[in-house]
Amino acid sequence: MKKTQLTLAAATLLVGMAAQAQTTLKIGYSNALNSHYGMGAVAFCDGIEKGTQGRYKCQQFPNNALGGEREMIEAVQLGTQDVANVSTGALGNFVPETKIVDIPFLFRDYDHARKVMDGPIGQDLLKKMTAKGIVGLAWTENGFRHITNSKRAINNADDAKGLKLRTMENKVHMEGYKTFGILPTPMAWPEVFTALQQGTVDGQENPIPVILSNKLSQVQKHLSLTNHVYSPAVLVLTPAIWSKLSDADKLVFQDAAKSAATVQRKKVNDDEANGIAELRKDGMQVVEKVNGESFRKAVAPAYANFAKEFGADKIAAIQSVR
Ligand code: EAX
Repeated sequence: MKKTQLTLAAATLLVGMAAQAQTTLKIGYSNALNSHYGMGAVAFCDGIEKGTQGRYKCQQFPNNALGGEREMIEAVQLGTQDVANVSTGALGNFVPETKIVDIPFLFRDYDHARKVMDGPIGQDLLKKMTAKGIVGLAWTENGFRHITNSKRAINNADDAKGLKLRTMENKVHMEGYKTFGILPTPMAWPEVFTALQQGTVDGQENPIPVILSNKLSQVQKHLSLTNHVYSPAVLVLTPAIWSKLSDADKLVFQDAAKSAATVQRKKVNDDEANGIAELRKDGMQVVEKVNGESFRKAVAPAYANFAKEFGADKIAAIQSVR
């Protein structure tokens, strides 16, 4: 074989090996690239690219490009999508145990929520996902949720009575919010902006970062800082990829997911610090001092059902984390 042929063969082999060694993961989420979800996703992808010397990279699919959160979780189970950064809204339909974290007024504040999710209780919930064909890498964050609507200011639970509010496809939310007297209308996120624009629903509830990132001020007049539930988010990976990773690469993926959580949580806090002024500037009327006690009192009777569903001891264990 002539020298040139050998060189050519060697070069082809090398290119082949390099090409084989590189895997591009599809990562999807429900908000913009510069939102808390997008920043978390980019931090995760930077982490795996660096940690695997470029053997794993990502292609970003922001703004529901790969579907709503339920569809993305299904796609991760099937392996047609590699990674998703999703709220727990639809997750409970796949991993029922996770619905406990969706109970209204369960978490006192961000410090409490993050301690629970990063501690034994939250880590145990991540492990519960494995049996359902979902690899939970780390809890990221959506944030504390607030009510927006086009009808009236909400100062207390009575003001919310009769409003037709879009909710996530989440039975715990729907049961809890019914005690506020609202008419819960479950709907996938990609349909919500149009539904608000057309008046199919009066309002919705989401954290400030979501309200900001999706420019809901264009279709919602009123924002009330109800803080009525903490909304975790989670980075989930398809088992099809996880099972092929070396132990070292598994650690890289987990560390990258943890750093994504740090970045995402900081963005949530930054959006909360600056977002209210921005939303006011965009024309929203904001009730900052909502009578939270009136909402807590309204939801209290539902806790008996939540205790039946999840165990009063499990609820108490979360409440007692300091
Ligand atoms: O970006 O469906 C929802 O309300 C979720 O909060 C979603 O993450 C919105």
